[in-house]
Amino acid sequence: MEIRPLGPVFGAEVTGIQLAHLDDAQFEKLRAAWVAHEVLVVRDQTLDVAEHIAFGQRFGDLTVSPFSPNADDAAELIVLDNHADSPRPLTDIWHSDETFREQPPLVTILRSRISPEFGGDTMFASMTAAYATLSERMQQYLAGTTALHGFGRFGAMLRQDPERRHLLHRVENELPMPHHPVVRVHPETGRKALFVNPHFTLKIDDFDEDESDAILSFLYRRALVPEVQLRVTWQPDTVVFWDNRSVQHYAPNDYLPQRRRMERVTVRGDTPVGDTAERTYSTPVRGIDARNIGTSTGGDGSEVSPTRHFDR
Ligand SMILES: O=C(O)CCC(=O)C(=O)O
Repeated sequence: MEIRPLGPVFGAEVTGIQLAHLDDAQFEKLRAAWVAHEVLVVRDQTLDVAEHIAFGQRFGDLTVSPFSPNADDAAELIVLDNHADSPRPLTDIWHSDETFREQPPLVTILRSRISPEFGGDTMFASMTAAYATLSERMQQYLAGTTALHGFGRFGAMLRQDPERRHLLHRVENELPMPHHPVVRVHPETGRKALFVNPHFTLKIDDFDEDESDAILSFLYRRALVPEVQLRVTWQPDTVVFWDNRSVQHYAPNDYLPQRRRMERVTVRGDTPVGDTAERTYSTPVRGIDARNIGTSTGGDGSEVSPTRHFDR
């Protein structure tokens, strides 16, 4: 197995393996590389749907999306099949997957089946690196803050669909809106990452809406800095898997009416832990002035609750 960095900050391409046929030692090496590099790209993978699911299960339990189209015979497999006649894709917005869950996904494993001749890349932003670009004063200011997350475009999609509108109430009951730390501490590396995204984050708790909007739009712009980004071009049978605890992604909607078919497996994550505890950080961020390596300045860690109802 060879692991070659794709840039100075994050992302790596792995060669010399088939994901369907890894022994335990190979899987552990691959998993460690995924944590370190945040996004891994593996080309020419022959795995079938059952093997894709089995590979995901090596990371943990799989989730079933309440919104995205699932395969008829495998609920855990999301099928993103976009072409001239399909509804408009909803993934051309920066996000970490499913932060509307109390326990957002650990890893997403996306496999390309049909790739357009041009366009259809996926963009990634290292939110670890984005956090490291903030001044120390701003990092201190954000410590201990939390934000409310909702269903974003998926909620709007259900609300506007007369045949599926009734599902919204059920999903709202099953998935109450969570509050997540604005700065998330990675449980395996101790690195801090910005954990707000323009798809699902509604408001920073305890701030006025106007204040929250200003801070969020400032933080969202940090994912747009080219130095913290990576762009992956797909070929059929490319598999990319990313750490949702530390990266966001965006699928440019630039290829229609060409067809692009992707299959996705998503692994359950843990409850995000915020930047309020004293910690020692071990893993530097490649190529970025990693001011987040050191001891946390902490926050007050107080519990917060929503003061208003937000339309999710
Ligand atoms: O299709 C892609 O490249 C990314 C899909 C995506 O954003 C998602 O599944 O959350």
